[in-house]
Amino acid sequence: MEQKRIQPLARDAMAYVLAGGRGSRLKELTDRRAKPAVYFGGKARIIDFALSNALNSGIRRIGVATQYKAHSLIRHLQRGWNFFRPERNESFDILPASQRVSETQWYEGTADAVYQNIDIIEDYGVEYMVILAGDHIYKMDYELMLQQHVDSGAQVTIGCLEVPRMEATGFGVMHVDDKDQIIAFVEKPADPPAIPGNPDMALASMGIYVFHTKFLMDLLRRDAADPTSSRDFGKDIIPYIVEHGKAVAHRFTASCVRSDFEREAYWRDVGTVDAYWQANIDLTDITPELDIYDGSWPIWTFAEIKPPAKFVHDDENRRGSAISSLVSGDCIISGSTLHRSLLFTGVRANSYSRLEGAVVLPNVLIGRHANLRNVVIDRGVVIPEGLVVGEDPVLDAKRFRRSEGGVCLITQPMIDKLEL
Ligand code: ADQ
Ligand code: ADP
Repeated sequence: MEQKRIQPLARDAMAYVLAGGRGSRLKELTDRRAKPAVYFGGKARIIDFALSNALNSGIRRIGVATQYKAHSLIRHLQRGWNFFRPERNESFDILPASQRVSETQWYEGTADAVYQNIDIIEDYGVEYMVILAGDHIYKMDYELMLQQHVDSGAQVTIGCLEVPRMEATGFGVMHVDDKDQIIAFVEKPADPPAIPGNPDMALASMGIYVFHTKFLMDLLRRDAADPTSSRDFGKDIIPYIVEHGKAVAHRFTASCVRSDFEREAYWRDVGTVDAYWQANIDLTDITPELDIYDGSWPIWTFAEIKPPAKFVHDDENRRGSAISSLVSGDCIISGSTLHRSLLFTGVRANSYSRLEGAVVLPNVLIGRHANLRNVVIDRGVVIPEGLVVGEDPVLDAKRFRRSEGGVCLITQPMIDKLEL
């Protein structure tokens, strides 16, 4: 007979968030900040989703391994995530690569980013480790994954989802048996194997793993002693367990989050400018797939105390308005029109300007008569008067970073080079 659990497994778990990767396909957006620090959805940063999932799941110990261009990420974590209290058995550790175990300065791979902090982790004495990536947008209750891990007796439980087979080349791809035990795993295959009976789809790893802590620590020590290993979960650790032990798949579905509002399973990598733009603009839909207004699964973040957004008629009586748009605090929309756009904190849009399909990061100033369509504007950019983007693809591509999907990423150095 199954024993009744007295307290959630999450209270005996540590979430360990890997936040060191660059995310180079986001181009200039990650020139100076790591991908997990990139802004998303009007108020948050990408990493807030994994961290909020951990917190909402009941996890009270969190470690974040940082590496690439981590300054703005660390600043964000210190400002927004510093409410954990040691006297309540809570902890929040920011763990930059710091030559703690090995002589190499950086974390070599994702497994090394855990191994180098093995003493800190063991010190907390938690039973379970939940290894997460800090660069995906989704809501998920890790307690359910922990329960499956314990119930199945797996050595590792891997979050997975079905993706179109042709898109699976960037993932770990697996085959499972009828009990979801993983019987084959291949990291980033050039020709991804399909799900049996479903030739167009593949079962992909989300790069999130649950382990018993002791098992993981033993395995990491073993891996560190192997000179042929690249110290990576996807390349070394997971294939080893699949071959020699028991790895089980945890399927990501709408019921992976205890929410009254979740419509369907939503997970996005937002790894390219097009995917990033689309996922932000999707929030302007009447009923977006990702519900950020769902109070039962809040996305926590650092938010400055700022005055409300303001919409004004300018002195020539031009109406400042926003239709199908999200406008954050401290924005002033003066005689300017927004359509299907998302404005982060502190944006100023001046008279006669028009924005359509615009993702505008904090503290951007939009000059008069600017006409911008399908753009992502980096933080703090000053858009000059009369700038037109989205009408002449050839000119746009010369001036800005124009994506395959026709979205222009605009940064201040690009503006500084313009001859207007
Ligand atoms: P990738 O996403 O390509 O594949 P990786 O580049 O290793 O894997 O990044 C995983 C996470 O770790 C990211 O959040 C990244 O920021 C972070 N990271 C990368 N290198 C790091 C380092 N040295 N130190 C700290 N953090 C680091 C993985 C799996 C695949 C799976 C996909 C799902 O290997 O099997 O399908 O995730 O996205
Ligand atoms: P955020 O991600 O919080 O928006 P910023 O865009 O202001 O941060 O800056 C990202 C990172 O780049 C930070 O580490 C910041 O210190 C650094 N930075 C900002 N401006 C410059 C600059 N002109 N030259 C070099 N580094 C900069």
